[in-house]
Amino acid sequence: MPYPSGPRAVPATPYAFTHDPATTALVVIDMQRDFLEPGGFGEMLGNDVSQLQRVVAPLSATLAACRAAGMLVIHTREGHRPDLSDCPPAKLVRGGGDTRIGDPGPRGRILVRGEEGHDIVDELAPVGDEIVLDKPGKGAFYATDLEAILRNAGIRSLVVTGVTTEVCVHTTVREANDRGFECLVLEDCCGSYFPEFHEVGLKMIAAQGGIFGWVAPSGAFLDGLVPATAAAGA
Ligand code: C5J
Repeated sequence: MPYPSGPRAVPATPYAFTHDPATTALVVIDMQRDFLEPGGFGEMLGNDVSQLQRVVAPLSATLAACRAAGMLVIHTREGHRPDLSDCPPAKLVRGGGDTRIGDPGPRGRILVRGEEGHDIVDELAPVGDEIVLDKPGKGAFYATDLEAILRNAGIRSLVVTGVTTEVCVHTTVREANDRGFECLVLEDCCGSYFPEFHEVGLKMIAAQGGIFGWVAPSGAFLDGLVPATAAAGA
């Protein structure tokens, strides 16, 4: 049974984020094995994947609460068609290293749809009819039907989570902001391979009176989402 709807004010930076769970979607960005797990693309590029793994536990709790609240849940995955026809050559060669999108890796072809590494980590696996949105770019609105899905569902606010803070999370929040959606970014449910980019990325979102959106810890969001009686197990 979903929790009752109605406006909630989440203590946030730079000021309270007001939303109604009935018109709010949880967006979980790119929590894929290729980015988070040893042997994936992220680690092959020399990144410390433990920086992203710390996101899994708080995000798992947030996901469970949003499901219980009956909120729309959208998972995204960055990746490409097996023939790479949707991967711009500029993206394919970026980095100049030996490892490229589409190359074989320990978890299948890197960032290719249908491969093990491309899929979402087990702890955060989509359930039921949750939307899984495959995106070829960094932003979740680019070359996808995300905007249509949100508008058709009457969504006005987004709670944004996932990886990486300064790349796909940031790009998506900027895209959403320009389309008139209000975004709350949960700081402990986002992560970067570079802690300093995570910190400054969050500051950039909330600066100048919330130029792209709001930032809060997941606890502040969950406190307002779950009625006291439900939280107490009553
Ligand atoms: C990156 C992402 N960092 N999901 N992807 O390439 O942020």
